[in-house]
Amino acid sequence: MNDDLNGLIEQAKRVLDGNWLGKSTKPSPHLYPHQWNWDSGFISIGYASYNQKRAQQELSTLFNAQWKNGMVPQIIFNPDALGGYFPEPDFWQCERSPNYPKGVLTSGITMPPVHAVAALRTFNKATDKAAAKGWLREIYPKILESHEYLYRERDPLKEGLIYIRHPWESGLDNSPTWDDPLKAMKIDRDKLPPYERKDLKKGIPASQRPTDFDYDRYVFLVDLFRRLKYDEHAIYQECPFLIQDPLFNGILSKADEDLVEMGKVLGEDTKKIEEWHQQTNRSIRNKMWHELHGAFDVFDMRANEHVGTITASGFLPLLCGAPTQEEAQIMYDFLDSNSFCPMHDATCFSIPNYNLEGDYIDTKNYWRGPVWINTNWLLMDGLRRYGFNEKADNVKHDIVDIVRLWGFHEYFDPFKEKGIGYGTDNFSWTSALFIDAASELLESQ
Ligand code: 2M8
Repeated sequence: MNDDLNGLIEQAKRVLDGNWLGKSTKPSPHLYPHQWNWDSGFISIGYASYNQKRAQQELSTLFNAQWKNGMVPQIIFNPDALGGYFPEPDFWQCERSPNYPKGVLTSGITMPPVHAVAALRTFNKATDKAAAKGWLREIYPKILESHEYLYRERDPLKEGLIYIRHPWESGLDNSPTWDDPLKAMKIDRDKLPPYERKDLKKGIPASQRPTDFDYDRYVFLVDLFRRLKYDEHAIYQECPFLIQDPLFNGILSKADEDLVEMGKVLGEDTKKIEEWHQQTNRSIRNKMWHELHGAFDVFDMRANEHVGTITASGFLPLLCGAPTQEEAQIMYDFLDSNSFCPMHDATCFSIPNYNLEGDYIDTKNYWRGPVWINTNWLLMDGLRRYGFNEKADNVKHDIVDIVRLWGFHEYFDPFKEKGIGYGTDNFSWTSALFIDAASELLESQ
């Protein structure tokens, strides 16, 4: 078993080497040929256990593309790989914004802010603490600025809850949660700018990717942003998709906590960040708790109501300590039920991204049911925070086992009998977080 795991860790490192672009790592060889925001966070967590320099560089390269208003873009385009993805810089036209940074090519939206979590982990794993502290001093103010941007520009009601303005900002592009908000958008197909999907030309079945209906709305939103020159105030007035998401806010609040830790190492005043964390947790608890479902739910700011479609994202606030112990227990009972694959059930892997008994379950379609390693890695920490250690260990073992059995895929079928991973192969965050989980398992033996 140990030889097996050591061999697989070496294989995972080779996947990351293959996706290494010189200063950062692309998510996969063909489907995603550029640098992605939260992918880089997860990738640096993997590097942190064996290559401190790369872990630092991954995050530093990302933050070199930070916008002047503090936003960390969703994609930093690789100029040598243009032409293989949609949408690319010619479509985003971010130079229309006065906040667009010089010398880099980026998209005009952001993603869940995992970077403080990744940076603290990188620092904590460093053996040469003095050198790592030098890097921490450089990255800390940049991450702080990115949180300032979110609280300043994306929290109009000053609740400590950030809205996202595009499904791509959630990281969970075609989650069933977005179905209703996307259907409610009134768009005129004839007025959409012409576009060509590239994701369907990479050998992945269309049934495992978002639909054309989804893409039309993704494109409508990008077109709106560029017409409004990426002005956040104008976007807030006009954007039909404005969502407060428990995954995004749960990650932000956990990242606040980790930023405080980093600040303390550096002797900085962290009072403001502590207040953000407290307020975000309070508001997640007060505004996002869904009594009926027993989990946190997305709040649609346009419809002014909960969306009511619970996915595994609804459990993410375990990570930042938002729920009370009582709420956490209610969530746990739901999470460890047939809906999300209970422990000791030999037929499935935990934790599918969407309720296995839900109306829209599709276990091979992207964010509509498969198991994803990144969200599970975060949920593992959330479970541990509330003392659900056996379940956390079970999630860790499943992360390792699913990769051991089916390889370094992007996402996986939750049912063991299917025996299959989906999407692209040689996927970076699967490899990186496998390295992290498998190394911890080996150390604990
Ligand atoms: C997927 O999203 C991109 C757009 O950002 C796409 O479908 O083209 C998502 O899984 C997202 O979470 C991930 O960061 C990205 C790259 O791995 O791919």
